[in-house]
This record gives sequence, structure tokens and C-alpha cells, in this order.
Amino acid sequence: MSQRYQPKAEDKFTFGLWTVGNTGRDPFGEPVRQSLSPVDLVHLLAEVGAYGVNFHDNDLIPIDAPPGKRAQILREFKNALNETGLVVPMATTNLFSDPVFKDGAFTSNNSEVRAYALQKTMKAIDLGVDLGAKVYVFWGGREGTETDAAKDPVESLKRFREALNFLCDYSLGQGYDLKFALEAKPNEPRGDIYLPTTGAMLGFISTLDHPEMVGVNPEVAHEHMAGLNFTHAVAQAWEAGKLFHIDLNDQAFGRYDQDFRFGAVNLKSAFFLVKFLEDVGYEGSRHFDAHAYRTEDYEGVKQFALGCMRTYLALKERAAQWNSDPQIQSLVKEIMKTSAVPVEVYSEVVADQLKSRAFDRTDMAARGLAYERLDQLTIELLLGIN
Ligand code: GCO
Ligand code: MN
Ligand code: MN
Repeated sequence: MSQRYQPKAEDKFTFGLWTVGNTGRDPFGEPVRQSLSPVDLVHLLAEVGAYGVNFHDNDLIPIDAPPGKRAQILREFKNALNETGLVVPMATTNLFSDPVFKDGAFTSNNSEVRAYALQKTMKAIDLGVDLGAKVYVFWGGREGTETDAAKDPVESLKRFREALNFLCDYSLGQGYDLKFALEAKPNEPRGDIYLPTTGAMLGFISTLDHPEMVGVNPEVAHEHMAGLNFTHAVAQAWEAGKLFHIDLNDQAFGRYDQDFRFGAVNLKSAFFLVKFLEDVGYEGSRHFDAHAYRTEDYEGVKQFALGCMRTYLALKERAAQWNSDPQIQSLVKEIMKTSAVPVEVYSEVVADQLKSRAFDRTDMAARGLAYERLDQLTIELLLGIN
């Protein structure tokens, strides 16, 4: 493997404890890898050159840990961060593993479960902030249904909104410097999850009491599971000033939730995504929410993590090449020529002029756009043959 593409801190590559810590359990089989402690995982991530580590409250501290054990784990984890220089840019809550959340957390029909979810999240926010997190992710894995006989979808949205409003006020009341990032997913583990796409989340955010502190955490696999173009979802979030975080991985369309290594399936989509993030100057973490194939041992897990970062860096380099490639850029210039005239701002006069203007529809329609050539040049650049 080329010595280029070595990850550096400024690349802001982060992984969840649950990603490199994934032991390969799936609905059909038992774990294939021994579970590593958070401290071991921090060292593994440091070894492969990651910048940061993120976690769910219970990735770090078991749900039933007594106070003494909790303090010890925290001390050891902080030591590992100090030794390695890894940071914690993001934290989140596990509101899906424990059986109490079998019908959701914030949208559960049971108000006691909803109150417990709030309590658990407040404590997890305290923990994340204590470790330096500036972004707090909400992924409502169980916030959905298998049958719409069970839950009222309007009521569920209201409950979800109330919970987020409560937690925004909590964070502000504590004086935390924290932003919330909502992560959409269409299904898995529920039959259907509410607010299934990034676009749906963006619509929902504007209904909150503190929309300014809430953005999104789009994930490649989640939009692909819904058959959508991920870069378009990210672009919408970016344009709205709401791209607070991003979950990078890969996923074949129409399959189960695969969480593959970044770029493993849709290399061309990954290229346009990286190009987008780099072109607009996204400054947040490049977080990999993926895991190694179940066939791997921990050497394979390291290769998986390295692979995510190397592919990102290689695609970033290709994006810079694309931006300076003479053939590609002259085609882009040609395309932009016809799009350079903006649609006028409305006035009665402008509208009248536009209504009486003569258009040569046939001539406009007859022009070939050379997108075939542009796309092939892109492909050849990705293949390293031009
Ligand atoms: C999934 C999700 C999760 C979340 C994580 C952080 O499909 O399981 O992507 O990995 O990102 O819980 O909130
Ligand atoms: Mn996911
Ligand atoms: Mn995710």
C-alpha cells in the first residue's frame, strides 16, 4: 500500500467505540471477535491514526455500573485519551439496546419510559460534555413502529419534539457549548422509523423551540437504504446551515443495514460526496460509522479503519485533480456558460418582458450537453488513467 494517504489530526477522522469495537454479532450469529475495552479501542484508533473517538453512554459505562466502577472506567478512559492525544468531538445516548426501549424512548407510549429516556439522555449529555464533546447526536433507532395500530404518528412527533425541547433547555440551562445533530434512518431496527430521511429531519427542526442549536447527522447508508442520493441530502443540510456532523460508511441499495467501509460499494458516489465536503469547506468531523466484515480479526479491523481514512484521502486528492484538470474544467466552463445568466428578480416589468420574450425551444433542446464525456473523464480520473 502506498505510504501516501496517512491520516493526520487535521483530517478530523473519528470513529465510534461501537464501530471498531463491533464484535461481529448479527441476527444469525454470535460474536466472532473478543470484545475490547474502551481503553484498548482508544489505543487501536491511535495506532491507525484517527483523530477522535465518539461513544454512546453505554459503550463506555455499562448501563448498570455502580458509581465506583463508573469512576474507575472514566479515569482510565481519560488517561488513554491523554496518552494518545485522541479527542471526543461527539457523544450520544444508547436508547435502543435495553429492553425497556423496545417500543421507543422519546416516542414510547409509556410516559414512564419517556421520562427514563430523558433522564438517561441528560446524564449521557453530562458525560459527553465532561469528555469534551461539542456535538450531541440523536439517533432514534427504536422511535418507530411495526404496525401503525400501535402508535399515533402525530402524537409520536409531538413527543419527540417535547423531548428535544426539554433537552435543548437542559443543555442551555447547564451552560453547555453543545449542538444537537439528528440522525435519520428509514428502518432497522424498527419496521419503520419516524422522520426517515435527512430532509424529513430538516423539516422537523424548524418546528423546535431552539432550531438554531439543532442540525443533522446524515449517514451514507441510511439514505442509500431509502434509495436516495446521499450527496443531495448532505447538500440540502449544508445549504440550510445544518450539517453539524456526518456518518460515513457504505451500503448497497436495497439491502439490509450493512455499515461497510467507506467507499466499499459506491466509489463514484463517495467521490462526489468527498468532493462536495472539501469544496464547500465542511469543518466538522469525518466520522466513520461502519464496522469490519464479520470475517475479520483485529488485524482486519485495523485494515478496515485505515481503509476508511485512506479512501477518503485518496478521493480528496482526486477531487483536487478534478478541480484542476484542464479537460474537465474546460467542459465545466462550457456548461457554466449557459447557466451564467441568473433568472431576474421579480417585478411587474420583468415579468411582462419575460412573458413576451421569444424563445427558440428547438434550438435550446437540440444542443448536446457533453455530460457523457464529462462523466467518462471523471471515471477515467478515478481509474487513474488520465
Ligand atoms: C445505526 C446508526 C447508529 C448511530 C449511533 C449514533 O444504523 O445503528 O447509524 O450507529 O449512528 O447510534 O447515534
Ligand atoms: Mn447506521
Ligand atoms: Mn450512524
